[in-house]
Amino acid sequence: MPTQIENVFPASRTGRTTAWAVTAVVAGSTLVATAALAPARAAEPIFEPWRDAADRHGVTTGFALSPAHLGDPGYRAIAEREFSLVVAENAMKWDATEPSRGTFTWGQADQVAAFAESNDAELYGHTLVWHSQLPGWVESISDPDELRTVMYDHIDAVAGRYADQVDAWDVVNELWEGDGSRRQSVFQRVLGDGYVAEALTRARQAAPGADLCLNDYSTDAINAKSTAMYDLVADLLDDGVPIDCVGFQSHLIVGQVPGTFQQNLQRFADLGVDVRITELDVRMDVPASAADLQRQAADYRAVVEACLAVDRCTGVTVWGIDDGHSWVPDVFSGQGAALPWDAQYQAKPAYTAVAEALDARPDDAGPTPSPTPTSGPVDAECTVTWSHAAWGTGYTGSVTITNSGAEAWSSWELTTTLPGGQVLQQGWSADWSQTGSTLTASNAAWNASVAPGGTVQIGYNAAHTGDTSVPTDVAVNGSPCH
Ligand code: 9MR
Repeated sequence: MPTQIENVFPASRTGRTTAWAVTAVVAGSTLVATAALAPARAAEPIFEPWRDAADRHGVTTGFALSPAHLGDPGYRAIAEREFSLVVAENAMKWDATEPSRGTFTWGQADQVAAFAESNDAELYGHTLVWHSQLPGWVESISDPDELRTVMYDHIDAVAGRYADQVDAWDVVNELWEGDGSRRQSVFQRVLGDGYVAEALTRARQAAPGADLCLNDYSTDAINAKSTAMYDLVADLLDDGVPIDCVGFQSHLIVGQVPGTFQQNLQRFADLGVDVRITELDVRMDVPASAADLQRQAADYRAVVEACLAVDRCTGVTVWGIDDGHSWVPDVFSGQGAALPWDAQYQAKPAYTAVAEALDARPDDAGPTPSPTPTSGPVDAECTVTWSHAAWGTGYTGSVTITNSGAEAWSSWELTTTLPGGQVLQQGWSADWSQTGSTLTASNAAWNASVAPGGTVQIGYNAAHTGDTSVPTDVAVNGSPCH
């Protein structure tokens, strides 16, 4: 069987594509080419994907997705590599899904759902009932029966459409004022306190399989607002109203992770609901100082560690990926740099801190402890699938190596010849080097061991001068692959 050469991107063994599975072949531009080089060229060390490390803890790593950015290879690569949960940053909100009464627009929301599915990620629904990004036609309703009907119709349509896909919904978002009183949204004013229970009950009918959450900001500490939420959740549970989870947005300021954060999560968990970190970012004055970036890393670490310490914390979601696509500078003048990757998709210290908190294994760790009965490299019997995307002078290759022999590998080294003009820039999930036209990728510590039938997925970025073909003669441990 010949080496498989594909110009499309294969699903990984888990059914998702990986960081380097950049799907778009983008017309050349310096900006795009630079962006695509991001995941492994970071100043910070590169770790196994967050999502894989998080899996070992039984938690998710999520991000807020704006589907328009998926055409950007740098953005997409990180989205695919790191996250096991996807939430629409804006696409499932009321103004996006039902801009006029009874007229639903699903384009962006469907793109988010499709991305989650193709990436084998959970889909988090945000949000059904919220005072913001609410069309004027809803805002202006003053008749309770009419507003209730409109709210129910909206829940039925949106939660119903994604009933088989959404794992959990923010059913009501931001229902509190800072002092713990009810926010005077149109729903509160016209329907009264009971609208929350009504919305939850309706959402249960529309999406019986989804967990149902209430979500808010500045509820991360034990304070008046979080205590109001706590009391409400306790009452809802007492009353038999469906409520499964509480979301803590965690839009934080650098150096200000509340000291009561974990204790706060725990008290909700002790009520019998899941807790979720739903919109994490940590903003600071910009330009960011090195000291603030380190403090931010400590903050990210603290949040992840708090979640891991609370049994019912299902995971941590960041509100975006990179500082070039963040809501913060639009709202807080002079502030930004709130996310784990910078605007060029370079990993920041916060990326590393999260990886370390998740106990992710570094790609460049030392020799692996001997994991299997084999004592060293054996002659490989291997199959290799080599896929790529190219644009301008940029090139991303993704390689799936399968141990198709009968013996386990305790280490492996892939060698091949790069087509003329291709120059390795960096790679990930292996130790990559180029000598002349010979490209070599040796195992990282955490993927050294490959059982018979097992696969390893690695990737790299290169520059090219026109020849964008993929290598054909590939060997592992000196043995030609098929
Ligand atoms: O990130 C979102 C931004 O693009 C929108 O303009 C904004 C409109 O309100 O909403 C932002 O997301 C918010 C989220 O939906 C709810 N919690 C606060 C988030 C940041 O404002």
